[in-house]
Formats: sequence, C-alpha cells, structure tokens
Amino acid sequence: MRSLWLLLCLGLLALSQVRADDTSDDIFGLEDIANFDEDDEEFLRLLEEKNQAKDVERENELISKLAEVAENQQNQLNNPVIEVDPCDRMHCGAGRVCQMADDKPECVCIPECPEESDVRRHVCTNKNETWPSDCAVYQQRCLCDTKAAGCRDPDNTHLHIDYYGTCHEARDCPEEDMKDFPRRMRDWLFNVMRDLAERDELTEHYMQMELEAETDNTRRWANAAVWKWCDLDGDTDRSVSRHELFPIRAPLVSLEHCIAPFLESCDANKDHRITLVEWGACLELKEEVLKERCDDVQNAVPHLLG
Ligand SMILES: *[C@@H]1O[C@H](CO)[C@@H](O)[C@H](O)[C@H]1NC(C)=O
Ligand SMILES: [Ca+2]
Ligand SMILES: [Ca+2]
Repeated sequence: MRSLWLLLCLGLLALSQVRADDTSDDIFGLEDIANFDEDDEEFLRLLEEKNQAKDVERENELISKLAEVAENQQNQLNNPVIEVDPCDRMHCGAGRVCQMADDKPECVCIPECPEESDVRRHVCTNKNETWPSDCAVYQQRCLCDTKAAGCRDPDNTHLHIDYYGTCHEARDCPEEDMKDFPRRMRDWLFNVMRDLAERDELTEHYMQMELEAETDNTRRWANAAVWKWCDLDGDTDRSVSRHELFPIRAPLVSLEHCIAPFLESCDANKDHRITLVEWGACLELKEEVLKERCDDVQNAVPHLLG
C-alpha cells in the first residue's frame, strides 16, 4: 500500500513538472486503493518513470550548464573563441524543440510526438476533445501559434489539457462522498509528504515540517496541507491560481470524481485563487494551526534552468 502512495505522488510530481497549462475514480482512502487494478498501478509506474527521466534530464541540464560556465572561463583564459552548441542554452516551451536555422538557435514545433497506445495517456482538452497525448496537444498549439500547416483550427492557440484520460461526461460527486473528501485529502497529503520524506526528496525545510508532523499530532495534517499549498504555488506569490492547480487536478479528475468540485469549493470567494486560509478551511483545518511556512528554495532550481 505504501508503494502505491509513492507511485501516486511521483506521478503527481511528474505532472507538476509539466508546468505548461492546465489535467482517472478513486485514489484516496484505503478501500479505494484496494480497487486499484494492476493496470492502474502500471500506469502510475509509467508516470513515475517519466518523472524520473525528467529529473535526470533536469539534473543533466544543470550539470552541463555548470560545466559550460567552467569551460567558458577556461576557454577565455586559453582561447578567445568559444564553441558551445547554441541549442544547449535554449529552453523551448512544451511542444517545441530547439533547431539551428541560419546559424541561430530557434525553437520550432516538435516535428513528431511519441506514439501513445495506452488510452490513459490520452488527454481531454478544454474543448472536450480527446487527443492521443499531452505532447500532441502542445504540438498542435505550437502549430497554430506559428500559423503552420498542421494547425487544424485557429482557436487551437488556446488549446490546453483539462485532464488526463479520455474525455468523459462530468460525473457527480455524491454529497456523502464530498462530506468525507476533506479527511481523505488530508490523509492523502500527509501520506504523500511522508513518502517523499522517506525517499529524501523534500528540502531540508520540508523535512523538518514532516518530522514535526510525525511527532506532533496537532501538526500532522496542517504541516502536510501547508507543504502542498506551498508546493503548488510555483510562482511563490502566496496564492494558488487555477493554473497552479494543474498538477493536482489534471491527473485525478478521471480517477476521483470529487476532486474537481472539491477544488472548486476551496476558492471560497471565487476570485480564482486559493489562499492558505481558504485551503485550510476546505481541508477542515483550524486556522490557528496553519502558518505560512513556504520554502522558496524549492523553486530555485527550475527557475535557474528557466
Ligand atoms: C464531452 O465529451 C464526452 C464524450 O465525448 C461527452 O460524453 C460529454 O457529454 C462531453 N461533455 C461536455 C461538457 O460537452
Ligand atoms: Ca501562485
Ligand atoms: Ca479565493
């Protein structure tokens, strides 16, 4: 069971790295876990692999960047001509890759996306259309942004992923399920945080908060809630926008029918942003236990990589 939490949170992490835009029925709660079939586990495993590959990519990028800086310094001492692949320095957005054009690096639409045969890799867009993969959606948007031949509809400049999985009818979240949802969500967040701590994948600051959550029952859920809220707040403006909810919402909509209405309910004043006070209230945590303790270091590396 523990390993499933792990897979889940790694899956979420994987998706959280797709800081691009915007998206399976029961993940939380122990009974629901028992309903997970092997295929679901396999899917989550694939997400984990994708995530690990991304991490490695990121690390490699960082290492090569640092090596490049060192090399440049060396070259400047030895030799005024610096030779670096200009594409190494380019960071193209989702659906784009770097290519040389007239000796200049340029971001172009990704020519081809990997074939996806797994229906769970399908994505449902804001236009309620099923696309074969997230890559295909980003590629399409790029083609439309650049007015290229492959653009199927000029409107597709606004195409984004609403959720992972094939498009389906909106499912009801029965009142009894919704009532129990905050508790399940709290437990789930705590379990995710604990698993990350066990794998030594939290920053020092969040490790400390996890330890506190383990040892002090009054802090157990509060610390996990604060951590996740900080984690979602990618731009550190101390509020979670709709866009920033993507990593928690998109992968779960098809799996967990209450997640969408739950997240809607968190934005109590409907200003499209979730403050820590709103987040705490919708998780049914007392305001006095919620202290904003974000670790801005968590976002330092991605920012550095641009
Ligand atoms: C989205 O598409 C699905 C299947 O294609 C359909 O069942 C559903 O009613 C559509 N939803 C909306 C909001 O149109
Ligand atoms: Ca924010
Ligand atoms: Ca709000």
